[in-house]
Amino acid sequence: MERLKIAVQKSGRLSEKSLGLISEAGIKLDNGDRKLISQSSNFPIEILFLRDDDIPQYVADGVADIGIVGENVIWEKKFEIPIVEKLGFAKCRLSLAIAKSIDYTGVQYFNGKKIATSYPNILSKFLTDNNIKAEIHEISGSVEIAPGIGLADSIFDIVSSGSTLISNGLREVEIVVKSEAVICSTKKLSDSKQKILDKLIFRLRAVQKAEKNKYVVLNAPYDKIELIKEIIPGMKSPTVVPLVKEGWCSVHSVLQENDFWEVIDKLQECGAEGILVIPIEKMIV
Ligand code: PRT
Ligand code: ZN
Repeated sequence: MERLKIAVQKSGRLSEKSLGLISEAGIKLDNGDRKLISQSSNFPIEILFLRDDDIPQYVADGVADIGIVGENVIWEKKFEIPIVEKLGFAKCRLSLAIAKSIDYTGVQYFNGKKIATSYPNILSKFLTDNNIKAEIHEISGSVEIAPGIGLADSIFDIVSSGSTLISNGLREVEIVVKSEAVICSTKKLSDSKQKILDKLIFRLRAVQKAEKNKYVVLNAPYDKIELIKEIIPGMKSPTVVPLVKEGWCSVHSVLQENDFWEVIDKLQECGAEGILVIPIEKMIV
């Protein structure tokens, strides 16, 4: 049987989350140890463990059918491969940063400056788009120490919490792009591989949707049901179960994590009591 070949980062920031998603989708991989290739016994996929920088190339060449990688790597390598799903983890931004003591007045500051980065292509496009002539100094790691040791005036690097910049006396002054982990795909998949991919994405969405939602159970007076229905409409409509206590019922529904506290406040205003909020494992709508 044909197997969908999935390129995953061998070890690094994306590895655990990538394998976690696959496992939450109910896919078992043989041999927990990171070999170079691993197959699943209950789903037609094969995992190739690679350095993240190599993933776009493998996918573009069709050696891997799909890959899980940061968008930043795809952009930097300038591969025009389709992105089939955003995964919402490894979120970061690529930003320009300068010494915090410098008075920054705008992007023109970078004219004539020397910028250290591991992302010369993304930076070069930004500079051209903004009509700035700067010198790009490409280095492969520890970019944030470059200004401190006199190698460059400023840096262009990945930022997530910002604490690395702060501890190196730097300040983020321009966010150039935002990136997250995505599934990229080779241009033409066979019909059978496309079916496997569709099934995989269906499962991943169920897991991700579940993470964004909570199951809520509460007690409320019957005469408030209409109001409560408006607040927590759920997937179709809430389930209402009578309580032994007269005039009261239990309401079961689903609510979104985003507006969680706001919804809880409204429910309490409607007289809801004994509110339980429970995680959902999978959600298929
Ligand atoms: O060995 P391999 O080549 O496979 O891995 P790698 O070392 O090149 O990459 P890795 O594992 O560090 O990162 C993989 C991907 O994670 C990146 O391509 C990004 O898409 C994403 N990502 C998300 C990050 C960060 N957040 C991040 N914070 N990648 C790197 N960082 C580094 C950043 O370079 C800086 O040094 O963390 C530091 C900043 O972090 P904060 O939190 O202090 O701002
Ligand atoms: Zn890398």
